Amino acid sequence: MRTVLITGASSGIGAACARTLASEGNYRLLLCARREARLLELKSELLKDFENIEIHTFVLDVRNRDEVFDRIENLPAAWKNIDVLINNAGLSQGLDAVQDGNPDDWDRMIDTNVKGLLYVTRAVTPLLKQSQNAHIVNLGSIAGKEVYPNGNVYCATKHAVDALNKAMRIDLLPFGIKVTAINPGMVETEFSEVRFKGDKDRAKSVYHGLTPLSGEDIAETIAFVLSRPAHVNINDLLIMPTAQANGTLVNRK
Ligand code: NDP
Ligand code: 8X3
Repeated sequence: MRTVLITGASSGIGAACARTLASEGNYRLLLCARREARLLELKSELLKDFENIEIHTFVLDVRNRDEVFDRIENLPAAWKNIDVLINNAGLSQGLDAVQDGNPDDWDRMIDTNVKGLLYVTRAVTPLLKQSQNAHIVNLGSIAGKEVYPNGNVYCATKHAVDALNKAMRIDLLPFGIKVTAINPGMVETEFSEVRFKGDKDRAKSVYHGLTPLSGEDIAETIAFVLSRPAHVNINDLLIMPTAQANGTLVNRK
């Protein structure tokens, strides 16, 4: 049994990871996000679907440094044996040129995608060092490999995740902790609704005329990465919908 901590488990890719790893039968799930009701709903769904699954949920805003360290330090003893950390919590806010951007949006993205990921990693690595089978999976993006019009700050945060992923692999090498970046293109989740602040029509139009990736597609990829033998690490994966060639070029029917 491996214990996996998934941040941002209340929606999209994080929730799909919880479902997929639950179905594998050899993971205990530590699930966190800000929306407690969503976490509890997911927990009861999984408890119904998978007999004997062990799940512990807790509310966490990854932007709150004290909260991150406090919550990890005060996990029940039986949940401190973390083997896998999936740094998934993240968001985009707005899609504006730098000269028109909202600095509050910038703060939210930098605080969540970069600082939040760092806080969680710093809090969890002492526990991962105790594991014989430790792995960190960081959710990057095509936006961490390319920059697209008006993507500026979101792209900068995901470029930072790309750099931190490489840095973690160097720093954690002596401890045998695997580090993998998963960099998706368009995945239909709540991502665009969050980016466009609840504008469902605009969010829907992002995926119009193509088949985007699903959270499950990414979760299955992560499950594969986690299932490699001890001597194999997949460093970095770019995974796109077939209808998307790069950050800007999409084939819509
Ligand atoms: P969703 O909006 O569906 O899910 C985002 C998750 O992050 C939610 O569970 C949300 O939970 C959590 N989250 C956001 N802010 C915080 C916070 N401050 N503290 C804790 N949790 C937080 O989007 P996705 O599933 O698509 O996104 C997951 C990751 O994948 C992100 O890092 C995103 O950048 C990345 N990604 C997404 C792509 C896409 O096209 N969808 C493509 C490439 C990468 P809650 O609101 O309850 O806190
Ligand atoms: C999310 C995918 O293309 O909106 O990271 O940047 S994209």
